[in-house]
Amino acid sequence: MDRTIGTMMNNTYKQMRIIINIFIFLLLPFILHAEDGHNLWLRARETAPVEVICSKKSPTLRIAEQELVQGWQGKPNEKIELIVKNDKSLKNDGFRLTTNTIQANTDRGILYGVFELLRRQQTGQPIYEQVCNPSYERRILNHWDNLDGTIERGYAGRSIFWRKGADAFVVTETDKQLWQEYARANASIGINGTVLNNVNASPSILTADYLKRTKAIADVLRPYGITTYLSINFASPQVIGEVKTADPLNPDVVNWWEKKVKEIYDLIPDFGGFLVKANSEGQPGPQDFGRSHAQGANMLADALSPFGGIVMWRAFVYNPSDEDRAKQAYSEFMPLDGQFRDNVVIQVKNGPIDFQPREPFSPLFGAMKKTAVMPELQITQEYLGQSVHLVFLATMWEEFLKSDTYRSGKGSTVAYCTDGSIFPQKHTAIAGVANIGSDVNWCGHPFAQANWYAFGRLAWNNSLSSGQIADEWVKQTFGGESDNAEDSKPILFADWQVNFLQPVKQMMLNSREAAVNYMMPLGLHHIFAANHHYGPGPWWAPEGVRKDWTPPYYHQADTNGIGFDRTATGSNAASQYHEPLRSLFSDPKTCPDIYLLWFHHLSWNYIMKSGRTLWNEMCYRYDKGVQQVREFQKTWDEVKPYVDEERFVHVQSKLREQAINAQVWKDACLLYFQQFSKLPIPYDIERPVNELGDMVRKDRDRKNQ
Ligand code: GCW
Repeated sequence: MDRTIGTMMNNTYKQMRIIINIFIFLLLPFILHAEDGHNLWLRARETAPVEVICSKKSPTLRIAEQELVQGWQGKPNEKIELIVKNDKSLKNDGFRLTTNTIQANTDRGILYGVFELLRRQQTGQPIYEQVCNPSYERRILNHWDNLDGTIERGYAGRSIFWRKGADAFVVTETDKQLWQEYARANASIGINGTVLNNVNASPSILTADYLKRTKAIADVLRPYGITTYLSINFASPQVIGEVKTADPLNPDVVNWWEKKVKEIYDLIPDFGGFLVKANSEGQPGPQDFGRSHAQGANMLADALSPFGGIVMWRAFVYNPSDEDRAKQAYSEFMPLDGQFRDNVVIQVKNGPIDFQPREPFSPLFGAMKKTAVMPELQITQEYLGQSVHLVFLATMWEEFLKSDTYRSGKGSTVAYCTDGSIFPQKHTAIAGVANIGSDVNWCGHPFAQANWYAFGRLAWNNSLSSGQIADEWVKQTFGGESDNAEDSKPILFADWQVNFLQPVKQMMLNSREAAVNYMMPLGLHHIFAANHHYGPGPWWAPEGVRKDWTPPYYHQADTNGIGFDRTATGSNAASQYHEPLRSLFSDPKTCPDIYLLWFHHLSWNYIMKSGRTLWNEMCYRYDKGVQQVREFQKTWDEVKPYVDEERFVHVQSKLREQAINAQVWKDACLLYFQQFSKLPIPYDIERPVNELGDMVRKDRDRKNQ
């Protein structure tokens, strides 16, 4: 649903404004300066003077005013009025934009309106009277940052919040500066909350020193509208308290949490609440005491409720049992629907397994009708080439959010099932696992910044298209200024648009499908080497390792064929979906190719919709993925005149590594699976250039280092 409504301006005037805005954008000079990427999509620009009028004062409004003054690219000396006033058509932090006013119910809303106005100026989008409401009440980053400063699945340096050593609890001016820059970047895209520590939570986070540091961080983030949350360890009362148990029904435990929550709110009066990973991958939880997830979550929810806090309780649970891992979260949580307090939100990963390059949506979306459910996306590219591969994730998230669950009839998309459009839930939220670290450009790969940006934009408006997001991001990140050292002739916008914006955008939009092709086409999943989740390892299955942590569990390749049978003849995970999906997924003839081997075990000679055999189709897809990356390299080399040297070289070298890796993925998977198919790789595609034995050996040696 597009949440922007209302136009009241007269059409001719509106058109004039559009033309003026686009014209201003076209006139911007392009001067290429070396850039290290630290300024993200908020790079300094040529600006014009503007007069800002605001009758109310607050730290947030002061920031809003400053941003306008520092970033104004509209008509010089224009007057802009910021108005905080109650308006029923505005939801949460929504705002009403006109050419000369920004109106909102909250100071945060004003700040978001300012950033929207500036974004439109920078990207040449029209400004006219409009109401913009956020899709989700809470738009939250999850940092998997450990208290020693390392980051689980982090690929861009160390934590910006935590460090070990003598100065672990010293808050320096440099810390504050970085936290402020982080807060500003988030505010500019509408993110309004952050969980500062890993879901694999150390109980120490709730000790006095860490809470004091949390307060210092929260104080810096607050004026930017960012609410602070913490991940907690369910066994905390036992580990850091004097309590003998962590049983959620034990009065001492309840008392301990109530006191702890009060202590936190004394320090941070607007604290957001807790994120909890319980009884999952070895973490403690209520089941250790024979209690359910609902009993555990509700105990914490009751402690937080007097202060307005919430519990985000993760549904990422699976045991080393015989039940298909893809089914377990649903089996465990569905019977609890209706048992959770209204300040509990169940946080569900987009897919039923684990952030794979492609998964169907988790069947819990839309199924839990009496419980608030929030999507968890992964911005950090754990399974998508980490900080080496250029993979723009907005297309994946768009595919997910627009997936129809059919739970309340046709059109019950995941987006509508979670944003309050279909089910009345007290709180709506969405989370993204951050890809941010201490690297100067925050995210490692210059294009990984686009995924942070895309998460924020989609959390604000879950109906935005990935094309629009890519367009905005490229314009703000690479457009505007250029000073090509070799040739200082100004670059015309029209020229830049055709020769830079369009090809780079297209590369971004194709990049996720390319990664799926060279890693795991046709519904294959989780065939990574060992625990690093980077390169291929379809062979990896050492003795003693949990079966559901090894690739053969997922690909099930044998001489008869390949794929995981999740139909009624197999695990029947397909039955967890609502009709018509259940039937559609269960029949290989109607199952979309993209999910074919997710739901079916099929013979190597199975005839695909393309008319090719399954084996041949797989070969073509792997090969296509490699070719796509080779195309990205050409695209990037060709846009050289339009990018500063520093970022050009950085991306060029990452793409070279990605191309080498894509080739390894193709060779490893095809040569490994060929041992079962015993069929030739079609003769019209490029031959493998790596030996299977070498790849297996390298993988093993690297692990043993
Ligand atoms: O995919 C797995 C990751 C773990 C992560 C876990 C989770 C934080 O490999 O590193 O732990 O998911 O989401 O809890």
